[in-house]
Amino acid sequence: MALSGRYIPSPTEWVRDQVADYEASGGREANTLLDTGLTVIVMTTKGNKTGTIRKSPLMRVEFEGEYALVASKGGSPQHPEWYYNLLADPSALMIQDGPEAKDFVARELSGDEKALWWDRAVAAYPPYAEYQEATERVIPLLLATEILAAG
Ligand code: F42
Repeated sequence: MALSGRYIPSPTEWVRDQVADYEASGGREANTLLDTGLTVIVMTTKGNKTGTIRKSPLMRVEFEGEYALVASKGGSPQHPEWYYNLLADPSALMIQDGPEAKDFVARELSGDEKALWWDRAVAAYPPYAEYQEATERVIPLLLATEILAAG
């Protein structure tokens, strides 16, 4: 279900600017992390406390149409707040990877499945490995699978 409601931009200026520029250009601009040349996606979740719409760019880790959502937050000791939004409502999720946002559902991975996707994530964005080294926190990895409209 397409998420709708009051959008509250990130309090982090470079993040909210990246979302605005990405969406305004249909993903043709602001689609990499700063000057790394590594591609980002824009994830939309629903605030689990406020019910508002939240948008968070993430590194693009995609395989056969599924995406890893890596709750790294730069290796900070705390999980990103969007992680709690997805725990509360895994299907209140949209991912924009190009011109349009699509509906996805997320589930947190563990064990071998997480290890496989963690390797894919580090291959796409090597700093993830450094972030995990930098914190006692086990960085969660969620897998987003597209919800296809009933035929
Ligand atoms: N963050 C990652 O974790 N992984 C990435 O791969 C990643 C890549 C990336 C690339 C480009 C870019 O511009 C940013 C990138 N980020 C990446 C940063 C990411 O977009 C987020 O900014 C970051 O992960 C932090 O997420 P956050 O949800 O903790 O953001 C905070 C700053 C925030 O927006 N806080 C809001 C506020 O007003 O303080 C509230 C957000 C929220 O969802 N509130 C919920 C609500 O109900 O409204 C309650 C949440 C709760 O705590 O229960």
